[in-house]
Amino acid sequence: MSSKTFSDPEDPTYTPLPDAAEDDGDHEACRRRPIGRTFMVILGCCLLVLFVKSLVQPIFQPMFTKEAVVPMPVSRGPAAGVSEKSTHRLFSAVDSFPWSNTMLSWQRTAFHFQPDRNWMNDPNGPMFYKGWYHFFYQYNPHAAVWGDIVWGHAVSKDLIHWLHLLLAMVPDQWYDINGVWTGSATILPDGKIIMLYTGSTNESVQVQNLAYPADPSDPLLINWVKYSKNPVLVPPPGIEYKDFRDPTTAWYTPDKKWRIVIGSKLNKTGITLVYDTVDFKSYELQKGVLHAVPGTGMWECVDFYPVSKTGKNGLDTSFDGGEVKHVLKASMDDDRHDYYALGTYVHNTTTWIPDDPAIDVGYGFRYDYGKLYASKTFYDENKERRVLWGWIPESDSEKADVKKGWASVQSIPRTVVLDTKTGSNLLQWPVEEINGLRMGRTDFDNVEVPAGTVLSLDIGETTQLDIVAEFEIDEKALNKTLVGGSEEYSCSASGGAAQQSALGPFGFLVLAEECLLEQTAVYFYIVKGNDGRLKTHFCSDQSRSSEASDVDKQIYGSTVPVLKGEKLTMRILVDHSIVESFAQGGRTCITSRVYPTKAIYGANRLFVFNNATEATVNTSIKIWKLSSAYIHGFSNEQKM
Ligand code: DQQ
Repeated sequence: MSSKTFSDPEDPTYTPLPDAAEDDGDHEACRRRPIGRTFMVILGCCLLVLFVKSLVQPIFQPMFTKEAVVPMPVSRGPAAGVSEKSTHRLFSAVDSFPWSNTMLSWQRTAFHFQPDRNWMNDPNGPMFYKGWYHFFYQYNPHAAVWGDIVWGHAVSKDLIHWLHLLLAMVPDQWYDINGVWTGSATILPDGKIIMLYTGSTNESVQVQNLAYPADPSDPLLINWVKYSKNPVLVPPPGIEYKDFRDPTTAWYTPDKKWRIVIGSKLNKTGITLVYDTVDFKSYELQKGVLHAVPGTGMWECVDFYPVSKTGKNGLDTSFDGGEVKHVLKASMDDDRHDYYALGTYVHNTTTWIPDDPAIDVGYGFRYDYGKLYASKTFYDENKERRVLWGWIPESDSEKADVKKGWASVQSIPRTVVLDTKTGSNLLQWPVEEINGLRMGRTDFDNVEVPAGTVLSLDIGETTQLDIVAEFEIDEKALNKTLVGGSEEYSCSASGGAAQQSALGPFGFLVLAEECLLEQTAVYFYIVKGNDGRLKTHFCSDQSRSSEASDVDKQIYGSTVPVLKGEKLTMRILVDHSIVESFAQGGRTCITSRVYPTKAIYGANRLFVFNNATEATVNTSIKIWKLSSAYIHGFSNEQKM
């Protein structure tokens, strides 16, 4: 373990943070670097290579310049009754960056779940069964765009290393011929597995279907059988045929029935339809909708589960009694974000009442303020915890996805608990098994980062990292700072990491090119309100993450509660093109997809920065390099 402090302005690693408006690609940081003999030798070599290349150009021309002709499959979401799933509409053809295969290959992640190739979206039916974690997912076996949706299937002993199995379900019946869409698993008390999923029929009607394992004694659950009398549910009167999808895990009611909810909408009001069943084959539609929020549009992938007000463990979906709150989550088709709220579930009236109607589902908390959608939780009886999976889409162009041959990853599975300190939000945290990937650790203890500085953390390549840090801000500056000013600050509407105030921003620059030409900033920004109280924002700024123009460069973030006596803490998982960040133990989470063109392979660095105008911050940082997870096809030798 080593401990290094870089605070000397004469140190070549000490650089000011460039202002977004000033960056001319040749800023102070790089001009200050000694231009010595090494540089002249490299320059000489480059010129020689160019000269030789110009001589042999006619011979190598085809190899150097031939662009693979990539057919562009058309995204079929809207026509099929789900909205657009990828970003090809966002970037015009003229924006197109000349992505090389080397650049695209770097983007593939090392410890996030993804199939070998092609398109993936929502997590489906996660569960723990006979010693294995099962993960199913929406998958297009034919292309790197949404369409032809089947259920992919993988198993794991630890939620990190995965074995890909055969496709679990494909569209082979009239009631799912247009897609085997999202669904959930319920494990009955006798161990029987019930899988309910949405099928898009031959006429694109959304119906609910029942499936179960062909051989329940097979711990890998390789073969699945669809119930002969499917569909078990069709859209009820008054519900549009394309607005009826994504059944939840069922919970057991005091009436000795199983209850599920299904997302829908009535005009612009998002709703949850409730059904009771005893056998999962016939269902009774309940009178009340569990909840409805005007103006939120179609609710996809609804999730509903209890969290304990007192304990640290997760709870089974059927848990009843004791000190619980119920979480209602909906994935909003209109803005493609996952919103949750905490509230009280009343079985008899089939209602759920939000604790605070001002932050109801769709208006308040999001699981993640970056890219994470269509999430689903399950109760892991193995470790008595609730685990959340979320689909992390791409934010580059569809053209690039087709060229690289894959699109989307899944989040690192996260445990979810109620934040018993605030009582008003959830805490999400990477499952503890991720720590098994940690290799050598480097500590930077009590590093002083003066206002307006960027310090290089000299750990070599930084493509696969787990960073855990705490920050303390100079008390004197806190007290001195005048109230008011930028009380209305919001990460997304701000100038990002280059926007200065007395108290921030400060945090990390990850996946940064050494001259900071590319960098993704993850940081805190503190504002003192008119009442003198501090409000802390947690943001991720992608505006400088890539020199390419055909990638999304939004600034993400939200506020994060910091309680009296708490230090500011953050954890960042960096895995090639994905950066997952957690503030204050997971009160606020942000997932970014970033696509650098220069800060790749050995050429990325990590910096800590403080762009405040007044406050010095003190930070202690632990950094682990993470090894890659084993995520491969299953072979017979591995069979249990
Ligand atoms: N994805 C599925 C639907 C769901 C949507 C189709 C959410 O069942 O509503 O792939 O991304």
